[in-house]
Order: sequence, then C-alpha cells, then structure tokens
Amino acid sequence: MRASKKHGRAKARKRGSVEAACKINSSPLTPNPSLFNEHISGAEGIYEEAEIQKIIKKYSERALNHPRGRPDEIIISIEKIEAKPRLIKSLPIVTLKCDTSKQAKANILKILSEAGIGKKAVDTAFRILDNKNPMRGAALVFSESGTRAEPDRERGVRASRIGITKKAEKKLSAELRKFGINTTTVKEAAILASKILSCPEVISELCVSDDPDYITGYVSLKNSGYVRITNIKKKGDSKGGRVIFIKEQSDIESVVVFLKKHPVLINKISKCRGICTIDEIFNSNNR
Ligand code: PML
Repeated sequence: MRASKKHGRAKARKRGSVEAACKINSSPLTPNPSLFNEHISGAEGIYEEAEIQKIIKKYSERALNHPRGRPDEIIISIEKIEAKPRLIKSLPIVTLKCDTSKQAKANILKILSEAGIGKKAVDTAFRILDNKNPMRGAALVFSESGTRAEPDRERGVRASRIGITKKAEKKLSAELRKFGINTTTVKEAAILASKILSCPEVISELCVSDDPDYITGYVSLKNSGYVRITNIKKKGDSKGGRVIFIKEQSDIESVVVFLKKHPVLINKISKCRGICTIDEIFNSNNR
C-alpha cells in the first residue's frame, strides 16, 4: 500500500476527497511530473489469498488515519507470488542510546568502520541522509569507493516482497514487548532490514526516518543485527532516508532484483536485547 498527498497545481482538488486505486497485476499508475507527491504511509506483506479482503481493509484504514495527514491517493497493489519465498531468521535487535545527534553520528561512524565500510562510503551516506527531500527508496553505495550504484537516483531502490509468518510475528512482538518497543514502526523496520541484510552482497544498511517526530534510526549488520540509534537526528527535522552499503564488486542488477523481486519470509526470530553499550554490541555475535 502506498498513500500520498499531492502538492502543486492539482491541489485544487476537493478537500477530503480520496482517490483510491486498486491495482491488480498491472503496471504502476503514471505519475504527473508537474506534481510533488508527499509520502504519507506505506506498508506491505506476504499473505494467503484468503486474507486479501481483511488486509485491504487494514491497509486502507491505516492510510486514511495516518498522523501525517489525509492522503489524496491510496494505491493498493496485489501481486500473485509465483516463486517460493526464501525463509530467513530476523535480525537480533538492540538499542544504542545516544544523547545527541552528534554522538549518534560518531557511533554510527565507529560501527560502520568496524564493519569494514570505508570513509568515502560513510561520507556519501551522510550526504544522502542530509537531504531535505528524502528519496522514496534506498540509495546503494559501494562500501569502499563510496560510489552511488542505484540505477535511479531519484527513486532509489525499494526493497519489497517481504513477509513474516503469523507464529514468527507473535514471537517478534513478545521479544520487543520485553523492552517496551513493540510498535508497528519498529516491527516493520526490523522485518524490512532483515530482508535487506539477507542479500549476500549487502554489508549494512543505515536508516533515518523522514518523519520529523521520529528520531530513532538504525544501522544493521549481519553479525550485530539491527542496532537502533536514538537521537539519530534532531526533533522536527524532516531529513531522512535509507542507504544500503554493498560489497565493492557487487553485480548491481542482481542486488536490485533480489531486493525488489525475491520473496522472503521470516519464519524464525533472533533473541532481542535491550539497551547495550557500543562495546557490548561489538563483542556480541548474537545470531
Ligand atoms: C521508518 O520511518 O519507517 C523508519 C524507522 C526506523 C527506526 C525504527 C525503530 O527501530 O525505532
């Protein structure tokens, strides 16, 4: 589901009216280039056919009642998945408490360097995340040269076709509840990050929410898992985005195809931890 609000000439549309389109196995609706589309809400999953009606209702309600405002376009697309989803274990989740965005940045730098990501790549990532008009999808950055690799720099790459079994979702909620972080935001971000990190060419992902009120982000790594970073930005800041660091020799097409097209289903959950220090995070191999 993708819900957005248009800004620009067509804003003259009647207030409160919602144009909803339900797209089944067709190409995306053609956007009008003269309009700026503000992202309001997004969600996706892998479900059984019998659940479709229920999920459409759930996603529509979520889009219509989003705190970011009322969308004027909601696109719900349903695709039949032919390939058997690859089963994966979720990343372990841990929180690194940072008091300021400066401290958060210094810690991210340490974590990424420890993971073998070069200074040029880190600089590229910080530049991308500093942009006031965040990209819709993620940027792909080569981990040594820092060169951008995504085919479309405006849209980036949207990781998709990710789901979680009902049993695993219950277990994930129970793990998160132990630390008071069982929210849809944390759950969905961790699920998506688990798919991204399951791509063999991916070393790490860095994410800053573009929601001005949501100031916890994360950096994810294969061993340390999903490391939540508090105060990753200042409150009220609408900067944000996602950067995926890939191995220098990666074949871009296979990375993009995996992230966008390969169905992945989480069926096992790693143990989560609460707040840890950076040394505890470095010294743990909790997978
Ligand atoms: C988003 O806006 O969806 C990204 C949220 C990232 C952090 C979620 C968390 O672990 O608190």
